[in-house]
Amino acid sequence: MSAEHQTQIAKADLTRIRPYGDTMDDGKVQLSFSLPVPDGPEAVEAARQLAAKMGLLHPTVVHHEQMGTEFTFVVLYGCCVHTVDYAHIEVPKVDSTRMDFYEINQFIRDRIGRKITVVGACTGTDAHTVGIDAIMNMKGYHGEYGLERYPEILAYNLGSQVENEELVRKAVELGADALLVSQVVTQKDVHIHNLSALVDLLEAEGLRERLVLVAGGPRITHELALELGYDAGFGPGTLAPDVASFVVQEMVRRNLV
Ligand code: B12
Repeated sequence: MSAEHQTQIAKADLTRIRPYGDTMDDGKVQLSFSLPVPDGPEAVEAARQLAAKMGLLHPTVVHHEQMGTEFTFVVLYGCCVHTVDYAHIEVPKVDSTRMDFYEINQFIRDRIGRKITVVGACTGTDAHTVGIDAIMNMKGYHGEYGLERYPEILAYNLGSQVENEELVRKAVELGADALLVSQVVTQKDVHIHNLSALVDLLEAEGLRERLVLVAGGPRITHELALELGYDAGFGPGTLAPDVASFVVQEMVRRNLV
């Protein structure tokens, strides 16, 4: 980054930020979409008019290409006139210190003094197992072992399409300290209904306070998880140590040892 660039960034008014492409505050954004019409001058003009209706100034189509016989893929540039107040944005974040594999196992030995039991599942009708597997599978994901590899964690991955009732039954049978719930499909807010139903069930059974309850998935934020009654929520890019660090620290914080 050039010295001039750094000075520009230092000068940015954080209460009014907007995108930039070439010079600070130029508002430049790139947008791509497909239109259900064949490629040609009319498709390009339609894309330009749509971008203008979205509020972009000076929309310019920089790439257009026929897809099959009936569709056009378009890339365009335009200028965004809006700004946001970055200085006052507050996003709830998971409150824990990230430890590595070795530190987490040592923390469990030192602070909990027994193996902990973690039960995970992708629940409801959701069949997307890759996310929960990434967190739990022995072989791990992105260079990090999954929870099954942790000597101090008894990890049970129940797989996909697990009903909430079945998850709760297993949690009781295994004496779970933490439940990890994966929700990938969000059509018609199915994840909200499903995640909320699990909290209701745990509360009805008097189990909620005895467990660390964690939700995860590509469209799960920590904020959403808190709203739904979970202790934490994890989104894209999560790795096993992120989750395990939170779980063990939360257990100690709530004296669930
Ligand atoms: C693979 C895949 C499938 C496979 C799943 C195979 C399997 N065994 O998992 C199959 C082909 C079965 C499938 C089916 C369907 N799929 Co699909 N699928 C995908 C795809 C391509 C990749 C998902 C994936 O594996 N990501 C990789 C993992 C590693 O990422 P992740 O899930 O985000 O997980 C990470 C984090 O989110 C987090 N995390 C996830 N879970 C948890 C849990 C906890 C506790 C924690 C802490 C963290 C955590 O950690 C993980 C690692 O970092 C996505 C599109 C995409 N590119 O994302 C669509 C996608 C998820 N599918 C989609 C849809 C619609 C479907 C179907 C409904 C299609 C249909 N009409 O039949 C069916 C649904 C079947 C069902 N009953 O659920 C949509 C969902 C749209 C939505 N918002 O609801 C997507 C986004 C595609 C799309 N753009 O439309 N799918």
